[in-house]
Amino acid sequence: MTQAATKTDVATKADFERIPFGSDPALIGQIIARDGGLILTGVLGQEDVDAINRDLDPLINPLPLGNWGGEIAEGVQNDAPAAAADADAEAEVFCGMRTKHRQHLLMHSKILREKVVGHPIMAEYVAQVVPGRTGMHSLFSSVAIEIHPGEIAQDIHRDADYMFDLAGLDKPDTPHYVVNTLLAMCDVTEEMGATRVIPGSHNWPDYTDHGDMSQTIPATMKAGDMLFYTGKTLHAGGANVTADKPRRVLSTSWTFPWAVGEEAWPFIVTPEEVKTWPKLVQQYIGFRSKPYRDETPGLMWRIETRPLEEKLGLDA
Ligand SMILES: O=C(O)CCC(=O)C(=O)O
Ligand SMILES: [Fe+2]
Repeated sequence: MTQAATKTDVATKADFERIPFGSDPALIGQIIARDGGLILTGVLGQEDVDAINRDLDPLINPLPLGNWGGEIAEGVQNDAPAAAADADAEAEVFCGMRTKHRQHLLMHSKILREKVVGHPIMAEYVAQVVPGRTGMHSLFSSVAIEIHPGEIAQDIHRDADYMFDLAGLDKPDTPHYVVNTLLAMCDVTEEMGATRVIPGSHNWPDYTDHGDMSQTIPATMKAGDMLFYTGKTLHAGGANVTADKPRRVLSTSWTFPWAVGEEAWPFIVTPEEVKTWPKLVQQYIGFRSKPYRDETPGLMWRIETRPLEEKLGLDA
């Protein structure tokens, strides 16, 4: 870990490092240690982006605006206790009233599974940030986030905030619990709601300080580029001030190998369905046993002491 950054350092940073996808994982690790985030360019070409969008359009287009935030907003109106209502109102801004979320994305795109999430170098990049052996991390979430015109900016937050908070570890000198990736499914401009990031904020000495918007820079991207950042870096979804340009990104995040993710995969896809998926992806979503140390098959996450992959009839 580099020395704690100061706000003066970050205020002068004009843009992210932009590094081609496939670059040396150690370089990615160095940049993350310094800046907390970077942009991987050319993760997918336009043809693959178009193909994913064709798969996702029928799933995302019919969703109502604020399909997550709206549900929370109903709770806010109905909930009497003030503290709960405050927390719900915060969640409402977080999820957005003009934003669409579609979860369980891995199910819906072979390209996303094979060329992005299941790509071996992605496993190495993840392992540069979150402790754990390469390829053994757990998927935390895989969700499309489409910010529509008129959406306001999110509150500045750290993705790992609540996990740190729950564990009493919302402090600078803790491991990186989460790494997140936002893959652009269109050219993303500042006006469309590019993610606002405070580079270097993962190293701030005071974690109660969430900075302010003037310290952020927008993660503008070409379609197929990816914002890659640690869960300790302050950021926020941006406001979409365009008249007619939705901003679609695909968020895939990973956490510790033994931690439980946000999406309960084994209850929505069957072993039969995932049989042809990359082993890496099977591992991320809980269809393979996990190791304590280096043993294979892993000793954790078993059934009746047998490795899960054996029980489920998946290749060893
Ligand atoms: O949509 C974005 O740009 C960022 C979303 C985000 O930070 C989140 O939902 O945690
Ligand atoms: Fe976030």
